[in-house]
Amino acid sequence: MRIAVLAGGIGGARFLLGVRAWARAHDAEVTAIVNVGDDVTMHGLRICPDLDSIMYTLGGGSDTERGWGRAGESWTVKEELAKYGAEPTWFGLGDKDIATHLVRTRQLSAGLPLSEITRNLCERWQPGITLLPATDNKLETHAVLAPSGPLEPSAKDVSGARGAQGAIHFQEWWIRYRAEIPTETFVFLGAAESRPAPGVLEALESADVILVAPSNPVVSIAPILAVPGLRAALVGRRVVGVSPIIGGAPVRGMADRCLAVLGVPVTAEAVGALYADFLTAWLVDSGDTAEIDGVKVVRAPLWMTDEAATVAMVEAALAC
Ligand code: FO1
Repeated sequence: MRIAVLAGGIGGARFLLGVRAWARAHDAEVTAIVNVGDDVTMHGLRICPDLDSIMYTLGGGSDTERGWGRAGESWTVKEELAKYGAEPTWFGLGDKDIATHLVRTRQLSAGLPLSEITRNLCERWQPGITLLPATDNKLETHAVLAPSGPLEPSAKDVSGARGAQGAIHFQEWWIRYRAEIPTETFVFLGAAESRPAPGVLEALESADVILVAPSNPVVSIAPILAVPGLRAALVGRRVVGVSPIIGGAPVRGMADRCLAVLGVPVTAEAVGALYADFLTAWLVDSGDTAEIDGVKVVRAPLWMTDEAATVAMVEAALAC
């Protein structure tokens, strides 16, 4: 049996632990198609937060408390950079994590595509599933700020320039401003010119079932779907999504702030409706309800308290 999973970072990684456990018990193969919209260049290093969160989590090297980066991390380089006044100082670059970015950046400079580099990095981490970036092209999520936003006049986004109305990289929006800045919308720079990474369409076409992880619908799943050809590859297939919203609130992170920017209600139903053109079924938590035309709604416990709970969620999704 083949399972393909559309996934973002922290929530996606936790969900994939359950998918992998189920797959191992049922001799199934898993391919994760991972968001690259969070990717960013910092201090000359190319960083892929969602690919790294999943790789470290499934490879057993992630800091499960923090949700991102490495366990047993130190921050010496970050402190040294700050002493030089090297901006951005607000981005948490861990010493161990930097090794991943150095290897990735060097291979990118040598001309290797991100999908091949991800395979190389996974040689070490052995995640037990196939990790594919949604695209090998540069695709970045930026937040377009409302004209009256309080951004300090001197601040510039991490790429060094502010757009006409003021746009900043998603990482700056998320980390530096904690989503507390008036924002008009999100844009996925490079998406229109991008194409699915090698193996992505094949993984979707050969999958017996496609799962949409309980990741942030606005900044994790939407940038995957923005890659031309990707969304169309889901229509008419067996696609089961898992709500990232339980009881009107995100399980983790700031999906509510992201949904608010787009004016989408923070409910399992409203998020499911975003995917209604391709969803076969939508899993909502036992305490929630949803009515989505043409989509089968199934209620199940969605708190990923441990791997067993997540496996039960996966069972429920695969039973749809
Ligand atoms: N998240 C934070 O809240 N603060 C950080 O300083 C931070 C640094 C960071 C470095 C590498 C990396 O792979 C992820 C990092 N994250 C940090 C998490 C990241 O911003 C988010 O996990 C995703 O991009 C949002 O899904």
